[in-house]
Amino acid sequence: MQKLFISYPAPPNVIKKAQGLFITTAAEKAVKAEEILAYALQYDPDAILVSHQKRISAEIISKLPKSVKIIATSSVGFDHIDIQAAKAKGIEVTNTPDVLTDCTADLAMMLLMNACRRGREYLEIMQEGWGKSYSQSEMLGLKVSGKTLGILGMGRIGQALADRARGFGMKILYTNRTRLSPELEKGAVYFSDFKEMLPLCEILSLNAPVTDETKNIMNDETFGLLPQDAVFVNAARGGLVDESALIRALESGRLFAAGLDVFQDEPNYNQDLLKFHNVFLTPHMGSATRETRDAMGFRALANIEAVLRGEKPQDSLW
Ligand code: 8YV
Repeated sequence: MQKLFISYPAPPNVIKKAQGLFITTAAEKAVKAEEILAYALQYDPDAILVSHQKRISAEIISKLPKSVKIIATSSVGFDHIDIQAAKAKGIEVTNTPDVLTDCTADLAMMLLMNACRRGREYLEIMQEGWGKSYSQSEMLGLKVSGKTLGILGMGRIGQALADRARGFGMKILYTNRTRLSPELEKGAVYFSDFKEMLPLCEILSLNAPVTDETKNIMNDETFGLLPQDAVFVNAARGGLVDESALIRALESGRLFAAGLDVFQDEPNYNQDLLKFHNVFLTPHMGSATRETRDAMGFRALANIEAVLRGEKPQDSLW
């Protein structure tokens, strides 16, 4: 039997399945990238399963033993792994697309709804004892139905968010590296220039990976291009946003509200964001449902099985 190291506390169903397939060692708590290396050097695993929290750098990869044939990440994003270094060393890298699309889009919708409808402030009022009743002109949110939603990144998750927003009668605008086919576009309006789309976005949602091109794509200039009282949603990656610029956009009152699941520095996020009661925050939980975390683990195991059988895995990132 081949050997697998699971480097984070995976769901019990995933560990059970892995144990039936491989000689499995599963970390009980998330381990640091250096500890993954130390483990690998001691036990020579054939495969390593990681989550997105650890940066698997070129240096770590260069030191991995020859036994390692695949690094499978239980995430769709793979900005934490140096793919080129892995490729150079002949180590396959795989991710888990598709299975987390619905839940991540659901969470983006939850952020959007809570930002527009002041979810955090209403909860705070209830927690404080609901000391007074509110007049018809107080504590008003923004109507969600019928709004214009701009989406940066119309991949699987962006499209799933658009489908949900259509249910709310929203008009969809989007920017993407390439324009979608009319069947996938479903009436959404394509902008090749992100900056041209921004002034039209009553709500803006980021659903793109972070790359050299998209890093800090939200900055003072781009926040300034949004209309007054826009709502900003990010369930993709913190690296897409210059957080100081976001704070300035909140301070100046340009943004009505924001919904954030991801941050520049996780889990040590910038606590200045907390002081804005119109910011609804969640701790990077896009894929965090029982069903989806099992599905992600199973998909990663299927990729590992394929590689260890000598086949090309379904989700190869090479
Ligand atoms: C995380 C994600 O992987 O898939 C991604 O890219 O960011 C999430 O699904 C998840 O939170 C596990 O850490």
